[in-house]
Amino acid sequence: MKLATKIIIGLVIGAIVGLVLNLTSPSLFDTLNTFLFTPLGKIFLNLINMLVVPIVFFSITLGVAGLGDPKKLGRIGAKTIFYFLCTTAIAITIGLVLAYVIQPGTIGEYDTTNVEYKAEEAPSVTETLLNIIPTNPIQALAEGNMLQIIAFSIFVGLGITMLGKKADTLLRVIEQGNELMMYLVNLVMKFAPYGTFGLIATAVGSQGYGAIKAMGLYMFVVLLALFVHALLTYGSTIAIFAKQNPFTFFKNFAPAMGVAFSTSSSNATLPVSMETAQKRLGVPESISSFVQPLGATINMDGTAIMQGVATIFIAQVYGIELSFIQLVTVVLTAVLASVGTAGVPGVGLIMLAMVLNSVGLPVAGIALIIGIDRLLDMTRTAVNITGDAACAVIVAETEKKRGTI
Ligand code: DAS
Repeated sequence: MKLATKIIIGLVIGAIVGLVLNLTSPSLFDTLNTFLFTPLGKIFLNLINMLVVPIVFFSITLGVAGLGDPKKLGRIGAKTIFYFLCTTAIAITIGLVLAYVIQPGTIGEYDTTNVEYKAEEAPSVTETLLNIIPTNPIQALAEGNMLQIIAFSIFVGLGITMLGKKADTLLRVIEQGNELMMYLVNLVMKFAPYGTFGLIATAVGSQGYGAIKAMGLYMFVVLLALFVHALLTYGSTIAIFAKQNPFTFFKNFAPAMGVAFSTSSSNATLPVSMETAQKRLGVPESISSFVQPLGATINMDGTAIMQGVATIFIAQVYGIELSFIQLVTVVLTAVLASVGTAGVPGVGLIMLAMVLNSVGLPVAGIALIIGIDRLLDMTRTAVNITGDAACAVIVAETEKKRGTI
């Protein structure tokens, strides 16, 4: 049986088990969660997180060295950033429009009297951009500072290219390191069906049916916007610019989407999403290893959608009318906010506080949606990495057309 099928079976059974236990026997859920679901999920998360930093370093260094031409890196980088910014702006606009049309915040009854939310400090965009160059690359690797690891890897890759024969041995070491990492990804993925089962059972079982029911309309709008964006934006750009069948793209990328859904972390999913893009979508390693790690950090369309819907939802609940200029501010802030934060669980809420602040909406409103955010985080993370893969496929196709790969 294919891995994708096994992962989906793990997800479905985990969701059913979590929901049934939540409805029938919360105490049994707590016991099973402590001794089975959480350990399974934790083991899987740790295994894939263990591979993230080495795989990003080896693959980007190898990818850049493989490009062989700094001008080509510049062209690929420009295409990548352009696609990321455009799709994120489209994503949040879809979220805003659907929330305006469906009005989730005006239909339900929400108690805002004693809600409060302590917003964590989100990194400022300028600070993040200035700090991209690591003063201590070993520290960046040790801390898993993705943007700094990407920058350092690009420099090392460019250096290897410019040194040519003098760096032959080093290049071979990095090639073998990358091979090793890809082998370990395959090994770890054998555990994926059990890990995704545990993660989903915990997430669904601990959410509680009550929370899902109360926020049903808000969740529906976010999920609808995620679906529309993935199908229309990624589907159309894949069909137009990569001349590929979008449905084949989604089917082949399904295993990575399943891992993203269960882990709620673009970073943790990176080893799998890169391996899937290279092996099942035919994206050359030099493109995949540059576009996807960068995307996992700065490209979060799914998150932007949640922010668009949540902003309108909170404005509606508090009876605040946003002007057109404020809506444009929301779009720009959400696009910029996504640059500085790595793809880890719950980062979308931290960035949402930034977006709400930008238009003077009460940050306390986040307390209304935090209860079901874990379930939405799973879905928007799957969309986040799918956008990265769509970009990698399109960049690869346009480079193939130029005859440069
Ligand atoms: N969990 C984040 C990610 O890994 C997305 C989010 O929090 O919105 O992409």
